Amino acid sequence: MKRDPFPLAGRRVYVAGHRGMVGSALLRRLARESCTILTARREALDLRDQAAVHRWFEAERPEGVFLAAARVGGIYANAAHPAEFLYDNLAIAANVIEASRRCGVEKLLFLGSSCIYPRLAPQPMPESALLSGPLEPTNEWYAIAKIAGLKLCEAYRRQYGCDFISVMPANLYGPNDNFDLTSGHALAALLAKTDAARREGRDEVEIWGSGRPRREFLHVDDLADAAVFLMKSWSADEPINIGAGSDLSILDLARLIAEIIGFKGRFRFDPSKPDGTPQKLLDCSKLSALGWRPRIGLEEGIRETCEWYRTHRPGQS
Ligand code: GFB
Repeated sequence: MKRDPFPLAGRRVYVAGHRGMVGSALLRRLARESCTILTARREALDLRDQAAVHRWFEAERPEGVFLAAARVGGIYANAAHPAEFLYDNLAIAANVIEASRRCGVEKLLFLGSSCIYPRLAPQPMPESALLSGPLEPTNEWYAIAKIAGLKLCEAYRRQYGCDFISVMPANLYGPNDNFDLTSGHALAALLAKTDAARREGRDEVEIWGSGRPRREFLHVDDLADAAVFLMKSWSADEPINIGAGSDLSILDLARLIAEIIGFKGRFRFDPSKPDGTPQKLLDCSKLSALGWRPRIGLEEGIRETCEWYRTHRPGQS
């Protein structure tokens, strides 16, 4: 079905999850679009509460929605809280998507994740790899909720004609990431650990697992730019990947972080922690063909994130 472009200027645009890493990057990027940005704090609107979500949509009447709200976490948090990762993410997606339909939202963009693809998908992973094999067990709960979300968008397009789209980003990092050593993702946790080791004069940093898994890291400001680009100009039933174009091993990531931070000690591996998927590299040829490219290189992005972390970590004013 051919869809019209969706210019953001003058529109009422709701960013669900505006205090998270992705939502806050969207707010920074949308500041350049002369739209009216709508947000709701978690204390005022629980997105798992269907009636509350419907009331909020009826009162605020958004025309565009970025669905960036989710319960997220790294490999350990996913495996430790399967029920919350499945239930919360299913409820958030179902409530926001259904309220958007009922209130006549013209365009909605749903944020998924590269973990929706099978554990042993061909690399780089094209969008067509979806549901072609078993998922990675350490994050299958989150992945199943994200697959349900993208399928809701597809079903609502088919049955109701809604212009709802889905994007699948690579592993993200940047300002407002979760730097907690237990619940965070690899890049933020390794950055926090390495910075602490340097500050405290310790000569060892722990890497979970073998250090061999490969991941693709995309700066969240690049993701926000791609999401706004796609919201304005792209529409299709199937999801679209957003990546950085290359991956590296977790050990090489740890070495790069150490170099940036100035940590000269050694790494110790903890084999009791899971490796997860051996590799996650997205095939972004669909997005490249539309003319979008990431701008922030990994080294530059980690330097900037490190500066952000040093001024924002607990205990800093
Ligand atoms: O980023 P991460 O937690 O998640 O872990 P996934 C990536 C890799 O880094 C794994 C290793 O092999 C970890 O064992 N790693 C090494 C560490 N040291 C650390 C550390 O200190 N902390 C963490 N967290 N990892 C996530 C999914 O998978 O990907 C989410 O769990 C989401 O659902 C996200 O989809 C994009 O990349 O394995």
